Amino acid sequence: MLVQRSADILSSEITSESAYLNRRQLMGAAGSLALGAMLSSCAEADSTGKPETSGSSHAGALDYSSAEKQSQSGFYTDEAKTPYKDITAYNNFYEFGTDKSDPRKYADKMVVDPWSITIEGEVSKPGTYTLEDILKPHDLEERIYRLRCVEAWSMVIPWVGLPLSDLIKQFEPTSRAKYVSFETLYRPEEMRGQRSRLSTISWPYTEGLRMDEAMHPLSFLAVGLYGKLMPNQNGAPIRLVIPWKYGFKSIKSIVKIRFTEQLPSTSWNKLAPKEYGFYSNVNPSVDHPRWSQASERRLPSSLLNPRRIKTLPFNGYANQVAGLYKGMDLRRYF
Ligand SMILES: Nc1nc2c(c(=O)[nH]1)N[C@H]1C(S)=C(S)[C@@H](COP(=O)(O)O)O[C@H]1N2
Ligand SMILES: [Mo]
Repeated sequence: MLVQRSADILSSEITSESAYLNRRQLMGAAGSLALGAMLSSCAEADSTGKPETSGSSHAGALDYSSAEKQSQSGFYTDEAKTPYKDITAYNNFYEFGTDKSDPRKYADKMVVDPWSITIEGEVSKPGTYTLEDILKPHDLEERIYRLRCVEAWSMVIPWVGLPLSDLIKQFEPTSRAKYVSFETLYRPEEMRGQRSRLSTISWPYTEGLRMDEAMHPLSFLAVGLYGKLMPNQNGAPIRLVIPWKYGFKSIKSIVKIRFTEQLPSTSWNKLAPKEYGFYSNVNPSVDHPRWSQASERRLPSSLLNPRRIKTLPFNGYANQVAGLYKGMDLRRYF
């Protein structure tokens, strides 16, 4: 309890500093990253400290007629979007603690500017690049995806970012690259979950994909949501979003991308290999050893209004991605 209390004092002491950093980061990013109309139009709203929750002021900047055409691609869904306040208050980001409310409380301590990403392994252009340099050649776009956590809850989130394939092509992986792995920031001074003695994950958090999964048009790197820069608790400044896989594959706050010939080891698989496979495609017919995956709670959900819905194979993206797994036994490769 004493630990809990002193941590609370610490977090209140840093509030003003982190608020300053967030504003600086926001304005700096809107200017130097040229994040485009979608993000820069939101800089003002955000600097007041009042997040704009409806997303309506961004609707004008987006072309929803093309959204309709692209619904075949799975890039959009017309399901009701989960409100901003729920997306940013109910999080899994174990680097900041295991409670759903911990990331929002503590992730402000993470310094996200400056940020760089190391590219290594089977790739023609390895090196450490600033986030600005990495993003410069790309236009940002919006994707509205379902996110299905392995714990059987889900949200609908309007992300802003770029296709993962565009970033991968930029660094020219060699023909030996069969997999790509990702690593989250390791900075225990800023991430209280990484200092915790109770923590079971061996840091840094790592995830991975097969190359053809990574190159799939649905695979996305997000730098924002609801038209605003990514909140720290959602994985600022850049995180993966793989909508047909359980949420833990969508690794946050990425600092390293490595191309490999061998299947990379991944955090949850290492921790509990019987519960979390490498593939982790959303699959209602393969239960987690400790609970059913047949249905999910669509957030915001409550006891009175649980909003329980059926879980769909590949989280509803089977038309787009089932072909990646042709001939594979999905019970064995869960
Ligand atoms: N680095 C890191 N990335 C992570 C996690 C984490 O604990 N650490 N949790 C994962 C899990 S279990 C889920 S469901 C999603 C949650 O993303 P959200 O908080 O933006 O909804 O992030 C994933 N990415
Ligand atoms: Mo999750």
